[in-house]
Formats: sequence, C-alpha cells, structure tokens
Amino acid sequence: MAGVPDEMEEDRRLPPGQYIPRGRPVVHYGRVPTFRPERWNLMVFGATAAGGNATLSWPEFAALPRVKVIADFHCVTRFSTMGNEWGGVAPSTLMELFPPAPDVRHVMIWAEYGYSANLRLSDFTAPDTLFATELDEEPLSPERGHPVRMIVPHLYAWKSVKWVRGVEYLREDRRGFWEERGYHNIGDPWREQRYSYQEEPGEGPP
Ligand SMILES: Nc1nc2c(c(=O)[nH]1)N[C@H]1C(S)=C(S)[C@@H](COP(=O)(O)O)O[C@H]1N2
Ligand SMILES: [Mo]
Repeated sequence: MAGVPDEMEEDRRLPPGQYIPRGRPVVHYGRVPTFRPERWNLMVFGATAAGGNATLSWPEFAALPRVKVIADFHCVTRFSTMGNEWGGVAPSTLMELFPPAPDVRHVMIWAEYGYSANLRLSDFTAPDTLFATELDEEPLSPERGHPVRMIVPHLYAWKSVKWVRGVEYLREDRRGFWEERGYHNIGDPWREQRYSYQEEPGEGPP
C-alpha cells in the first residue's frame, strides 16, 4: 500500500505474542541428517485407499509438478519470519497419486530419526501447505530440511517437519513428537494454541 511502511503491514500479519527477529533462525531437535539420494525415499502408508504402502524414490519425487507459496512462519518460541518464498510439491499431488481411504481424517508426517507431527487432513490439504524443496528459489540447506520439508504456515512451526520421509494416513488422530510432549494438538498461532492444557474437548485424541 502506498506510503504505508512494510513494518506496519507485517505487524498486522503477526499473531499474538510473536515478534520478528533479525535473520531467519534455524531450530530443531537433534542432528542434521545427511541426504543420500540413492537411499532416500518417501513412504506413504497407513490407511491408503489401495491398502498397501507406496514409496517414491528421489527422482520420482523430484519430477512431480511444482508450486510456490509465499508465507509467514510462526515458531511457538515466539519468533516469526515473514514473507518466505517456498517452492515444492502440493500435498494434493501426492494424495492424487496415493489416495487415502475415504474415512481418513488425519495424517502423521514422519521425518528422519523418528521426529513426527500430526495434522488434520484439512490442514494437510490447505492451499498454503507444501512439501517444500526450495526457499527463495534455492534448494533447502541441510539444516532447513533438505531435501524435503513440510511447510504448514497457518500452524506453529513444529508442525513444519524437516527432512520428511513418510506420510501416514490416519483414521483416528494420534499425537506426534511435540504434541506428546505438552504442545497443543492443533497449534493455531492466531488462537495461541501453544500447549496441550489449552485443548478444548474435540481438539485432541483422548
Ligand atoms: N525433523 C524435524 N523437523 C522440525 C523440527 C525438528 O526438531 N525436527 N523442529 C521444528 C520446529 S520447533 C521449528 S520452529 C521449525 C524450524 O524451522 P527452521 O529451522 O527452518 O526455522 O522446524 C520444525 N521442524
Ligand atoms: Mo519451533
């Protein structure tokens, strides 16, 4: 908007309790895995429509149609990075290749070393959710999740799983790594859904 400083625009995009730091912090638990293309695959499993598991090799994944998403990113530790330009593969593309059973309502995203995060199917298929392979038109750096990370901009960033290796279709919701350790099952930053004690009935598995 003419005459309005970028910072004012960004303030309106900042969820409650968040701030904009200098630079783009890198945050994760544990080590950065080494990418070996010949060993890498993405497994789609759980309640698939076809009944079995499917895997995509790195060349197969890299050949999928690509999209771009420009989005802000909100970590529950209160920093937000604004206007990130991600490139990658839409979850709907993967779901068309490997459809879930009709009664699937949730997914678990799995990473190297067993990190995981659960999402409602509606969050997984939201238009801003992406399997990102690029940030600012460059391949992701190893510490940002190379070769593929999930980006779920409308939820707290622990749901944006780096080093993705699996998608598990779930008929019933199950908690992922941080959701089991006291973080909110849904994690909407605009509602400040930070911790599991804030969950209302129906927002998490019993
Ligand atoms: N595999 C994996 N993915 C992860 C994490 C992790 O520990 N392991 N940490 C999450 C958290 S808490 C945040 S804030 C973001 C940080 O992403 P960034 O390093 O690109 O800022 O990655 C998320 N994805
Ligand atoms: Mo985070």
